[in-house]
Amino acid sequence: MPTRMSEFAKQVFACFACVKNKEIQIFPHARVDGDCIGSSSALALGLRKLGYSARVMLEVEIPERLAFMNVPKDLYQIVTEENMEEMKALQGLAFATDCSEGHRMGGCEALFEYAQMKIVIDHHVSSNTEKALAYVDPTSASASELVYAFLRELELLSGKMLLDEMAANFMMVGIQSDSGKFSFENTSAKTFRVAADLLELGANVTDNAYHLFDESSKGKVLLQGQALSNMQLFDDGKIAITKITLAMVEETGAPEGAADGIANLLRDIDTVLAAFAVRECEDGTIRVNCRSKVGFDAAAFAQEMGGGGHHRASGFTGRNVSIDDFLSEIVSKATAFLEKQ
Ligand SMILES: [Mn+2]
Repeated sequence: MPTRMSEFAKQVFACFACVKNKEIQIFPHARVDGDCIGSSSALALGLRKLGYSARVMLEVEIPERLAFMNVPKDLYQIVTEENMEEMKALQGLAFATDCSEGHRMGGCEALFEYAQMKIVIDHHVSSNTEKALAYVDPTSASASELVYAFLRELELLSGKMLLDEMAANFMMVGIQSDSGKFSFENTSAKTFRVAADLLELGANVTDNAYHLFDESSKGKVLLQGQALSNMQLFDDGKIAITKITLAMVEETGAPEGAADGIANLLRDIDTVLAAFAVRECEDGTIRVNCRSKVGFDAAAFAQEMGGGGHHRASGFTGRNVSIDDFLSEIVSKATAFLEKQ
């Protein structure tokens, strides 16, 4: 695996020969966020400027909460069982951005796995990249920063301008999302340098911040209120946990994704090291968002629970278990985990 971006870009540039008259397909992870949509869409725009046809492959439409990004319709393709064979026939090269493995891609997994040549640009600690040409940097705050550096290297190699205002804003959305408005520990001097360049290219930090972090709705605020008042603290207040049931979502009329910020609200309590928002899903699974402070490695804990993510933000899923049983299991495992730290 190349450790320098310039070397990685050179190797990828050589791979473009195999695209021929087919298309480059770019795969973000399922349950999309600002960084995976931002990095994959900016990469698609850059590769188009390089002369290739490139599209982002998604399992479902871009969710309403990211509609403000205004990703052009022709930049992505919804992959279905019906068009899977057609998409396979079009595929010349596959990129994974903000993830590294097919099983993170939901309904697009089979299409990604079909690729002869896989390229990975990712910043997750849990990346597995044995079968791909990969650039993985877990110290990078976002995949968008890596795509930015990659596109800049491709500009040097091709002699073409690949970044424009739209691509710059997509990557800025990714950076703002994953760095928590430039406030998470992962925010580095490089994050600010990239952001400064994207700002000069026309990215809109203020609008992005409102839509990503502040915009709310009546249903969302009501759901947060219920989740916060049901919160429980354990281990001298070091662990905070709450549940979000389907009944609560229905009662409050909360929209899709309304539960997303709840783990952060719990994490902000001064005594808390690890916070968990435990959410019942329509498909019968239990999704858990974990947010932490120094002293609790959220990535390592999520891996213990069969999930993954970052040191301060991670997730995992419970299957064939009731929400209350899973909640108790998380509390006892997190308590034991804290003892080992
Ligand atoms: Mn990311």
